[in-house]
Amino acid sequence: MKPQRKVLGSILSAAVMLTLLAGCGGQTPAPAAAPAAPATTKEAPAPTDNKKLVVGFSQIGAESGWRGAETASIQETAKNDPTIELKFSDAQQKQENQIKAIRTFIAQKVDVIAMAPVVETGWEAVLTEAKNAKIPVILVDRNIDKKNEDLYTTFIGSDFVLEGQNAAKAMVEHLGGKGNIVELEGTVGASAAVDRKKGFDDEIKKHPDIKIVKSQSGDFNRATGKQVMEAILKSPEGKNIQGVYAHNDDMALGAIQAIEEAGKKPGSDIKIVSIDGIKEAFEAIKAGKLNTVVECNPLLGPQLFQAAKDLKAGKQLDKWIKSNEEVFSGQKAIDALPNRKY
Ligand code: GZL
Repeated sequence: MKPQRKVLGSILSAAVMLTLLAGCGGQTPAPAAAPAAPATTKEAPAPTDNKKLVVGFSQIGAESGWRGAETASIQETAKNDPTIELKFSDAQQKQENQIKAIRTFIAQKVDVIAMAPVVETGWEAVLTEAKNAKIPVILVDRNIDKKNEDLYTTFIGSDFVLEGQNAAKAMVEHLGGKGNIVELEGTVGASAAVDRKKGFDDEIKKHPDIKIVKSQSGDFNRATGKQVMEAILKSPEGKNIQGVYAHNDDMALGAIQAIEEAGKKPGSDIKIVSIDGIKEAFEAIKAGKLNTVVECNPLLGPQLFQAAKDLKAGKQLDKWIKSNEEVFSGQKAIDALPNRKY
């Protein structure tokens, strides 16, 4: 056999051998083209930074149904959002506990501090420490003294003066323009109490035949509201009362108990107007024991964490992120009851 033929023959035999080997292993050799890209290659984007946004929240306590609904909204929103880590502290109504919690959040270097300030004053030192630590502060549901507004980024909450005005307009209507009123005030020094009083009292002043004969704090609490109302009903003023304005539903529900125990009919002998909009207040309207409730939205969790994310994304926030609210009486309240969320 000529040498060229020999070489050709060996090449052909090698090719045949190679083909046979491939057939056995069931593995067809990868085509000459680029190898298949493995699951991750150095060109893939680096894994995203999965550091959570850490928010320290100082809650006032658990003084009312409204407060409980706000806590639930904040905790559930955080629990359902994998990008958020919530550090939650309950101050049990004490400002010193809120100040301690804020100092702890600063030491822990949280990304954002949020709080519902129990009263308007006494925050300058601790919020200055937060500012110096470059940790932004978001106020939720209650505000602090205007002179310190440079110490927080935004306030997420209601217009309490408007709530008080709306409560007064409802009371004037229920009384037909004349009568004596008892005012059950919220926590002394709390922005919600200060502004709900201002809104209500200023509106009532437009009606000279309506008088606020007694105004006292029930601390936004049902038991305290009942005790205060019991004492007022036993006082000289208590003999001639046509209306009760409560800064929140829990105190109104306490007052309703006291009025019934005194042998009078709440909702008819004595008209009752309150603020918050918890389900029990709607049920009291349906039972004819309460006349108007002015809504104050406690479901602030989604707005809080959206604001925190916007802050960390470098967005500019409004100084006041307002909640939108309605006023409920009579059939409107009864129709709304099945859909109430808190
Ligand atoms: C309002 C909130 C008030 C509620 C009360 O934003 O601060 O505190 O009206 C609660 O029920 O105790």
